[in-house]
Amino acid sequence: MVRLFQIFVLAAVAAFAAGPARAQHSHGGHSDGGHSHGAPSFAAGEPGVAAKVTRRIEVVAHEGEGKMSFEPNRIAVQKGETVEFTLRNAGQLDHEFVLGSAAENAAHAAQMASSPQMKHDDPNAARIAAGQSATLVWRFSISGDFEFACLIPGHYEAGMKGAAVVR
Ligand SMILES: [Cu+2]
Repeated sequence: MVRLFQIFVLAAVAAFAAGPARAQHSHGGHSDGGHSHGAPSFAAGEPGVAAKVTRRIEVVAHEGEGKMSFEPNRIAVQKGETVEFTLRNAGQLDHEFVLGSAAENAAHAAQMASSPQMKHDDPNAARIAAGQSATLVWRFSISGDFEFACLIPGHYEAGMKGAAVVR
């Protein structure tokens, strides 16, 4: 009886935790069943146009011995710059590169943990298959401290994040 009660409480807590994360999710332009609340907006700027690229930055995803990381794990850009990221996956597992605020990424990581099949087709994210490369063009139109992260369950927690500082 006590055990049953504990399970009930856990389920209620889990349902509560999933609620706000889901709401924030559809707001970010996610495909989570087709609801949309107007044009997606992004914390870290806006999707970039290839013709306006002013800078190229290579970011490599690494893994091994229980640690996962991006190299470099900090980038500094000028407000207004359009960056073409070349994302290279040097590991044996698939990885992602998601640009956002630290709060968005943390909420998003929690959501991914409860629905691992979630697909990212957002312009602020790219998925990079093991051994492959991908590109992402982004205009840093807002100054602030942002984060790039891999939100595949377990990866964020294993250290797969970096700082994007826009001034
Ligand atoms: Cu990863």
